Order: sequence, then structure tokens, then C-alpha cells
Amino acid sequence: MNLPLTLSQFLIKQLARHPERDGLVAIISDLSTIGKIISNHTNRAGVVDMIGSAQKMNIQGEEVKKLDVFCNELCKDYLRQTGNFAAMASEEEDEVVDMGEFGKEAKYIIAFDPLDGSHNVEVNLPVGTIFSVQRLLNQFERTDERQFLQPGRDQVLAGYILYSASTVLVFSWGDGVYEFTLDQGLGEFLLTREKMSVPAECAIYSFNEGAYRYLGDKDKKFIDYLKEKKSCSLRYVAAMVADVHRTLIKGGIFLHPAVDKKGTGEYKGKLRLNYEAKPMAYLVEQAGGFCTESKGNLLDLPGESLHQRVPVILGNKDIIEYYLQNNLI
Ligand code: AFP
Repeated sequence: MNLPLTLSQFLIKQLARHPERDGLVAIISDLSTIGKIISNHTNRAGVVDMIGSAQKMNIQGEEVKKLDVFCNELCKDYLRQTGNFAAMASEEEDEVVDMGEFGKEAKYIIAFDPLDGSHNVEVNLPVGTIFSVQRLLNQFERTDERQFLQPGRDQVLAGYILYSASTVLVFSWGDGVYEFTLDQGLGEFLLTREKMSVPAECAIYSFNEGAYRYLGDKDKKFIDYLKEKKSCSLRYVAAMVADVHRTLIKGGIFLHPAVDKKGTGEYKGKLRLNYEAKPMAYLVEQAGGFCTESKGNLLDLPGESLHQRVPVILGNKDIIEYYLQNNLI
């Protein structure tokens, strides 16, 4: 019988082959535990009073949901006590989180979105946790925001946990993209895909069509090109984790371009660089795709602030090269 590797077996093998990855192996193991706990809570959200608003706004001016609070507290408390992180940044925290005594010996920092797409919970649609791990820069204090302004290229581990029909943990530490699926009965993540690669065909575009009217002319032209020339189908979950997961498996392109909703002539991106765009760009590049913020490779973009927002266009490399070269934007 050919049984898939459990995550623990996989990590033990990795450790034997790459002893230098010991810290990252521990981190993946910790994140998988968080994934199991959040999976359990999202599945039971309707019966444990976890649906709806926490009656507060985050620093981005967005309504915080009860599950956002739970997931953020869980990630913070659990990851702090592992001692693996010198500092932490979360979508739900205004500033860099101090690890105190726990982070003294740590070599890594982590940025995460504890529950991406949380508006989906009340309608029972997919949500996810996104994470990005980078090395601690010794020239700055641990809580210095500049720790998190490193370009995405310097990530040492990036990934997400998608809570959907199944719960999957997808990550890369620089040698391709792995997917592990949670077997709820066993309580184990099992290896279900390795060397994931964005398919060559671009049959799907993933974009909030309701925002078409707020795009700049060049972006509108590009969407028109996808519909007319490429005859793409439209799929959009509105949780980046789910839309990127589909893009990795089915191919195509995911777009969250800059919009001007107020009619001021100022076009702005919505997605957060540190815990949405950077980790997804890393995964997509590891899977042979490409991610741009509209001008170059998003992985080379230097950060400006902790909660910086950027436009994101990722997926099929050829189409994105066309987008950049033909100056459609
Ligand atoms: P939340 O994490 O605040 O629920 O937002 C989800 C998200 O940042 C990202 O996951 C989606 O791709 C994007 O917003 C959807 O935005 P639109 O609804 O504006 O298309």
C-alpha cells in the first residue's frame, strides 16, 4: 500500500537532508498546529458563537470579526511561546508585536494574516491564514518596523493554510511548493502535492468585476484583453488564499489592481504587502508563475510601512509578461 507521507515524516526527512533548516522545520510544525485549531473553529463557527462582528475596527479601517480576534490571539500567543520568533506583525495589530523574553534567541520574524477573507465565514465560504517568515536583521531593534520592510525575495518560508472543503497547508522554503491536506480523522496533515506548478494554459481570470469601473484605463484594457482575446472564464472567491490556491492548481491569473473609488485620480492597491502579497508572490514564483505590483517583480519591491497596501497581479507568467511588456497598464 502506498500511503502519503505525514507532515511529521516529511519534516524528519527534510531535517536529515538539510540540518540547517531545523528552525524552519519547527516553525512549519507550529503553524500546522495552529492550522488544526483554526480549522476546527471555522468548521464549528456557527455553533460556538464565532460568527459576526467583534464590534471594532482594525488599523486598516476594516470591521474586525469575532473569528479574526480568536485567530489573532491564537497565532500571537502560540507563536510567542515557541521562542522561534524575534518579532511578529499581524493584520490585526497596529504595531510590531514584542516577543519579550521569548524572542531573545530567535533568528526569525513572522508576518501573518490570521484569518484572510473573514467576511466569508458567515456565508460558509473559504478563508485562510497567510504567513511570511524572514531572517531577523541584527542591525535593527527586534521591534523596529524596518525588520518587516525587507523585500519578499528574502523570505525563507512562506505559505498559507486554506480552510475550505478540506484544510490544506501550502508552503515553500525555496525548493518548490508543497501541499499537505489535513485528514481530520487522523489529525494529521498528509502530503498531497509537491513541486506544484502553475499550468501553462490561462483559462481563468480572477478579479472583482464590480471594481472594473474604478480601474485605470490601462487595467481596463487588460481585463478586456483577457475576456476577448484569451476567452478566460471568471472565478472569484474574494478570499485571496482560495483564489491563489485555485490559480496554483488550475492556472490563470489573479488580479487585485489599483483602484480609484473616490474619483480623485489617485489609484491605490488594497492587498497588504507583508502578509498577503509577499508570501503569495513567493509561492507563485516557486511554482513557475509571476507576481507584479504593476511595474516589476513584486518580490523585489522594498517595503515602505508595516501595513502597506499594493496592487497585485499574479499567476501565469506569459500573460503577466505580456501585461508588462505591452504597456497595457
Ligand atoms: P479580509 O481579510 O479583510 O476579509 O479581506 C480579504 C481580502 O484582503 C483578500 O483576501 C481578497 O482577495 C480581497 O480582500 C477581496 O477584496 P474585494 O472584496 O475588494 O474584491
